[in-house]
Amino acid sequence: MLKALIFDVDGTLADTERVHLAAFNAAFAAEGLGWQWDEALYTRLLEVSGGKERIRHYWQQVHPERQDIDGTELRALIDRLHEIKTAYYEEAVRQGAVQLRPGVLELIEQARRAGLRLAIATTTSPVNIAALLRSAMGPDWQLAFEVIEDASTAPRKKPHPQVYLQTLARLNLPAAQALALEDSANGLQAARGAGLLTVITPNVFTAHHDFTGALRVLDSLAGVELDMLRQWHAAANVAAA
Ligand code: XBP
Ligand code: MG
Repeated sequence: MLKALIFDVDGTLADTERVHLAAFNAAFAAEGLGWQWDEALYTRLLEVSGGKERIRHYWQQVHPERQDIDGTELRALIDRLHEIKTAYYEEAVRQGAVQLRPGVLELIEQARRAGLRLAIATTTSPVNIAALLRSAMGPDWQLAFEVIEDASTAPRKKPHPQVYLQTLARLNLPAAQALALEDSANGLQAARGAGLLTVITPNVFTAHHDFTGALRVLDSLAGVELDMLRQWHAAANVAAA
């Protein structure tokens, strides 16, 4: 019995990563770092979930020699870079740089009318969720989502299942009564690690990922009716029983 949908944010609700990429580059320029990530590099860096973790991973690749004594200097610089990046991203989204992917809003509205519970499980920062959904759904967007787990509540990033385990715990539902919607291999592994059936809608940054174990891999949620999700979910649960 499907009782809840759990949405990933970046790449799933909206194709946000080009705007994240531009924001990272704007932050690097603002801080006078000669770093400029292109899409090919960013596609590889996206294998590291979390903007701060992604900057640290890149830094350790590019400047392994720059070891500060106890990591405080590096952590302070990464925190500052990420703060600036988030401000750039938030402003870009506020100016309308990102729209929800096709079918997303329709599915959210169908699910709400049908009394399903909705949640968000993401590794992005809370301000990014608010900026995106305020712009796409209006100021009372939060009423649609009973539970939101994000980088501020689940520090262990995908593919670790923490964000999904915490979402299920707060929904007080067994994984078998929910369905995750994701866009990436990290997201799929995190959701599967929490026992969730998962529908994947890839994008340009994740189309090459391995989606073995997904319930379905779809071009998008366009035309995806709630009853289709219910049927796929029920059939998979019977098969697994
Ligand atoms: C995608 C991520 C995030 C974003 C950047 O999150 O891994 O790190 O790329 O946002 P998800 P931050 O697919 O789980 O929604 O810089 O705020 O991390
Ligand atoms: Mg994602």
